[in-house]
Order: sequence, then structure tokens, then C-alpha cells
Amino acid sequence: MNRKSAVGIAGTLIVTLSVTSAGLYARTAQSQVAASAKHCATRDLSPGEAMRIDMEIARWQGELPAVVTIPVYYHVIRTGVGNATDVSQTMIDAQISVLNQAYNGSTGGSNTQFQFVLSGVTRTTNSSWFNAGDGTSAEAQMKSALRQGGSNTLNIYSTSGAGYLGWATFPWWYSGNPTDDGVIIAYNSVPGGSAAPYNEGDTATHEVGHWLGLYHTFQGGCARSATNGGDFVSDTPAERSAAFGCPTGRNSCTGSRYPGNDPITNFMDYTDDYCMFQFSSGQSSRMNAAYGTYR
Ligand SMILES: [Ca+2]
Ligand SMILES: [Ca+2]
Ligand SMILES: [Zn+2]
Repeated sequence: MNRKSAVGIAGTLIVTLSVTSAGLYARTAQSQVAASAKHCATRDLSPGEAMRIDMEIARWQGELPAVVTIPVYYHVIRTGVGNATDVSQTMIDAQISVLNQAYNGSTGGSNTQFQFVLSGVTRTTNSSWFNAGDGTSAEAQMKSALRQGGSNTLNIYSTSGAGYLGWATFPWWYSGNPTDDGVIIAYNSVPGGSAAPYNEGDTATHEVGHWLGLYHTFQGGCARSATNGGDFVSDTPAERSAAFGCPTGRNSCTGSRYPGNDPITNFMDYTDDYCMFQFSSGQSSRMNAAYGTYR
């Protein structure tokens, strides 16, 4: 595999992510993520809500262009000018490149129709916004001040992550709260950042997957039906819980109803950045339909 060929920046940052216990436990009850994981704080849907969304997406009959270009605004939220939180233009460009490689299949997965073009970068020094948690008034204030574009525009904010690597809004939330739409990533998760083993830029890849309508591969655990439960994607094998590290051969849902090993190399799992390198074709189709329906 030739994944991550664009990632050649040496880790020159020495700032480590500071994680408070309050931040760690904020969403553990809902998401059942291990407290040590500090992964993704994207909110889970209730099974009923997920079913309703799936029916909406399934009704979409249109066809997207062969290439859908998504304009990207990258908002650097920093604690000071020129320190590690002030993510450089070079690193932002590397992050966009990682997104494009992930979504065009060149790292080994499905060639989706999405490509990403950087439209603008903003830089704001604000420690309250830098430390803003999911759903806080500081987050709302930041997005209200900075968000650009319409439903098809991707706004990425790099912050502390507030104890997580990131979180995202789903496309079906856009109409109800357009200002909230976008993706938060920890500043040190970008290519060459200090959040090893999560510093090859796949936090953004993962969060943009949510932004385009994907769930975690382990959502719903060992769901009864591959297509009608779990992550609502038929070609990602069911997975009982999030995988960490790179547990090759893991098979957490066994038996004839659950063929295949866990999709640990999928961008929508929780494995290390070097271990995740693909979207499935089912995920690609779901993103297309969700984009067509909501964006
Ligand atoms: Ca699945
Ligand atoms: Ca299995
Ligand atoms: Zn996630």
C-alpha cells in the first residue's frame, strides 16, 4: 500500500494533548468508549433515529457528478501566534492531501466521488474557543463567528479537541442548525503533529466520514442484520466494539451470521492512523446518497 505517501513532515511539535478527566468522561456513558481512548465525540443516534435517517437516504434516486468537489475552510484556533497550535500552512496542505488520498482510493480503499479543495484559512487566537467542548456555548460562538459557505462547504476547526481527537456533525443536522455544521479536530492530529499514533491526518478523514453520513463501523455492535442495523453499510463486517491499535485478525462478531473479520483497517474504526486506510464501496454509496439527500 502506498498510503500516507504525502506525509513526510517530521514530528517537530513537542506539545502534548492535555486531557482532563472531566473531558474524558463527558460522553463515555453514551458511546461506551474506553476512558483512555479519547477518540471521537461525534454523537450517536438512537436506533429509531438511525432507522428514520436510513429510510430518508434510501429514497434518494439521483446521481452525483463523477467528481464532487468540496470547498474546505480550515480554521486554526490557536493559543498564540507561532506556537504548535498555530498549525502551519504546510501542515494544512498536507491534511488536505491526506483527505484527497483517502477519498480517492489511492491509500487502498474505495474511490469515492469526493475531492477536497482548500478555499481559505482563518487564524484566531482564543483560548476559550481552543478548549471548547462539544455542544458548549464557546463552540457555538466560534462557529457562528467563523463558519463559511453553505451546506456543501466543509469547515474544519483545529482546537485542543477538548480531550478528544475530534467530532463532527452529520449531514442530516445541517438544515436544523447550519451554523453548527462542520468538523473539529485536535490540532496535533494533522500530518506531522504530536498526537502519535494519531498524527497522520486520519482524524480528519474519519470526522469527514461522519460529516458525509457515515457511522462508526462498530455502531450497534453485532447487529442482527448487516444492512439494517449496525452502521447501515452492508459490506463492513459487524464489529462488537471499537478496535484500538492494529489488531490484525480480530473477529469480535462470530458465527455464520457474521462472516468476515472486523473492519479494523476502515477509516470509521478507532485503530491507529497507520492501520486505517480504507472506505468500503458500501460506505462510498452511502456517502453519495447522504450527500445527495442533505448537501
Ligand atoms: Ca456493516
Ligand atoms: Ca465476523
Ligand atoms: Zn467518530
